[in-house]
Amino acid sequence: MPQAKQSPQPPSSVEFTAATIIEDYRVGFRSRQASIIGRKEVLTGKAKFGIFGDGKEVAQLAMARAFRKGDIRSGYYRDQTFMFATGMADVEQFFAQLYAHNDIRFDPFSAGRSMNSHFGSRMVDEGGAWTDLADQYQSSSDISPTGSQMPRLVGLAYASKLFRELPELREMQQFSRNGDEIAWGTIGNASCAEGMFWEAVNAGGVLGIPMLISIWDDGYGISVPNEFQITKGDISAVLTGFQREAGRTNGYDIYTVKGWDYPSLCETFINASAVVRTEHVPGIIHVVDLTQPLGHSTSGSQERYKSRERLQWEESFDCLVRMRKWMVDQGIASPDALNDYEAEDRDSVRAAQRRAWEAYRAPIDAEKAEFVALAEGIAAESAQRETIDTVISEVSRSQAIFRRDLMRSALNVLAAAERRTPNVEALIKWRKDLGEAGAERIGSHLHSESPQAAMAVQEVRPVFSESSPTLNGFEIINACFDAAMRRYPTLMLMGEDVGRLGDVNQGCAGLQEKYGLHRVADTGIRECTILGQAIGMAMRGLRPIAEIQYLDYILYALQIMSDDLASLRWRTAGGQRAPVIVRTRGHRLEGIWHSGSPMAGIINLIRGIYVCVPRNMTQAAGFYNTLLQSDDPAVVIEVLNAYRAKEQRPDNIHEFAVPLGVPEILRQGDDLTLVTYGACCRIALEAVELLKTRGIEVELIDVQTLLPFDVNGMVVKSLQKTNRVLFLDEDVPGGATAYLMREVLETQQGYEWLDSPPRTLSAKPHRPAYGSDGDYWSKPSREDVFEMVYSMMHEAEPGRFPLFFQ
Ligand SMILES: Cc1ncc(C[n+]2csc(CCOP(=O)(O)OP(=O)(O)O)c2C)c(N)n1
Ligand SMILES: [Mg+2]
Repeated sequence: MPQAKQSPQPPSSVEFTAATIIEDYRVGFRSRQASIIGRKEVLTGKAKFGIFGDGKEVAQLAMARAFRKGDIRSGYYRDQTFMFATGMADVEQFFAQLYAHNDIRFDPFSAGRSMNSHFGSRMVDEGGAWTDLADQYQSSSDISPTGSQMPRLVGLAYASKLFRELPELREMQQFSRNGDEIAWGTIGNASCAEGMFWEAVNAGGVLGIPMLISIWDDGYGISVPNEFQITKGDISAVLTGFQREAGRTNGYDIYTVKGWDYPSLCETFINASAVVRTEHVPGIIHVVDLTQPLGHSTSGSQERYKSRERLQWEESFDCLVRMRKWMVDQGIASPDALNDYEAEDRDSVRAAQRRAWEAYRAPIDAEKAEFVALAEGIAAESAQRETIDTVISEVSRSQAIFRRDLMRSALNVLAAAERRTPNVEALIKWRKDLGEAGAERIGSHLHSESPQAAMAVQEVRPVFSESSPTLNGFEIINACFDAAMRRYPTLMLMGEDVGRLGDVNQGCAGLQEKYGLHRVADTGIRECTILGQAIGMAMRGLRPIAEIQYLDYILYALQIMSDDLASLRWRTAGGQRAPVIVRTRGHRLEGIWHSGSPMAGIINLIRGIYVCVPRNMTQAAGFYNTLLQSDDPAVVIEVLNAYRAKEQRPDNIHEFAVPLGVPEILRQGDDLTLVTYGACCRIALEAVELLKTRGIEVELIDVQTLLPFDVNGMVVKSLQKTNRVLFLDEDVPGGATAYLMREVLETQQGYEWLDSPPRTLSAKPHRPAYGSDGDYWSKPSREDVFEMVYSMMHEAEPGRFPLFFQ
């Protein structure tokens, strides 16, 4: 029996008959067959890697019984049985993903981009519109880093709370029915040793959200047993502090149940989910005694680390074996009948696997035939016939052919062909088309391709009049947020000190009083799950602006930004999105952990997310207005010391919109192009003034966004005039300035216009030291910029620009 510490009444709508139980068993059995065959497919070289849900089938059948339309899963790679049982996946799709079939019609989870058992449902249609989220079973898209499904889970569940409690969201029937939806987490026992598991569990308890976590406990994390993973070797034992005391505290209902005990599992999942759904009290179901008949994955064998006794125990406690026995004992099905079903199901899985393989092969085989025909034409007219024939016969013989092999062979043939005949031209074109199609097949959807793409948002210029007031920077941002909160009922501001205090720099001051505790919300100090919470909310149609208090602390959230948010749209080939706006502030305060500028780390890790680096609060406001119209995720890094600087507030603060990827020329000049962004704009401006006094006219360009970078090539146009360039920022040497240099010299072909070596000026390689002098000798200063620009001019014209300061 499950040891439910709370015992709610089961809903009467869940029906159990002999037929439904047999059908459950058959789903589990087919899932096991899929694992067994899948493993063979990998071991025979038809697929590259396999990880399967064998040994966890029965618990997932029970979970599926309690899962409702509108609910959403955030799980990991063991959940194929659950996916089959809910109909979110079928066996053919499962194999399509195993083979990496790059087509959403076959692998709807990831278009072959993720390894197998990384599931996800299509929540956004091909035109970029939301599907009917409240009326379908859903799975958020799985990722491999252990525990990384947990931060997102918090937000998926939190969205239900907002839908239930905020009258302004009532209309959103496509997304929620009164917040009745549960977010279902699944996680392996060993992954519970990850920090983000604890952060997410704590956040879920604090928030009081409908989140139900199932822990699949098979005693191991690959080879490492529970005693090395978890204190006391028992996750539910150490979770007891999270147990709620009914009527007295918040917290969780925690259940433990054996993974081979079908009736207890069904009872537990049904009862537990009823409380979570109706009362929004989170729950944890610790499913113990699970096994892993085929081992962890296709790499490695468990015989190397599991004792013979353990392996024997696993055999006899195999959940499907136990369920089968129970069915026979209860008279639900006879062994003969079950034998017949099993034979039928074995065949059906095999047939599905073959169909998936054929479907995967068909277009590639057609391309292979095209290639062979083209190559034969070239061979017939070439003196290198033998070499080309060898290439052809290699391709023809190969069984598990990939497009990669065709690309490789095509170049080999072209390398052997000595003349550019019509046949050779045809192969060149064929190879180019295959290359481009491959790039699209693998690379599409990094950013939004929908009509709401950030890059499609129309610029609206700021309007200033005589009555435009001059305000503190923070008041500008505050006015922007106030207008946006009024305009978008889905907009939620959240983060540390955002609510009551109105953020540490007052950008949100007064907004909680106006819009309520939920729409302007304080969170715990938990950057990773602030980000995850925002991802889950945004996946369910809400618009969070998630605040990370200081840029330096984005490192806590960076892994989730990188692994989950940045890759979400791409890894689902457009099937899911989370238009989160991450708001943070940085570059300039005090000391190591409040004035860092780790921009290269950020921009290199979060491709797929736009990065805006406004130099002042007006530009920041313009970016928020742009991003709120779009379905792309982005980070906006405000400049810390600009909150108290005076700026004129545009009259159209509620709607003026700054386009992404369009730099602004802050000063015109003919001598040298100085490229910078954010806080360095002010330093650069001061240096430019001093340089003017020595007769040097600098063209100062604020790039405004690092991702995307200068889409119209404004910098290279400036270079055509000045022929000299300096890149300036506060990152480490070779950090984001190296990125800027590569964009200008390589992407924009700026090297052609250079008369002087291109230079970078950045902070020191150490972290910024505390105090004014610490800062001065850590970060680039006005004097540094002056000296570097002046020296570059001196190198070009020593007579005109003598080194008066050296
Ligand atoms: C962050 C991270 N570290 C390490 C791994 C490699 N890895 C993959 S699965 C796994 C074990 C997970 O064990 P558990 O959570 O118990 O899940 P199980 O596979 O046993 O179901 C490890 C260490 C990973 N994927 N991600
Ligand atoms: Mg495990």
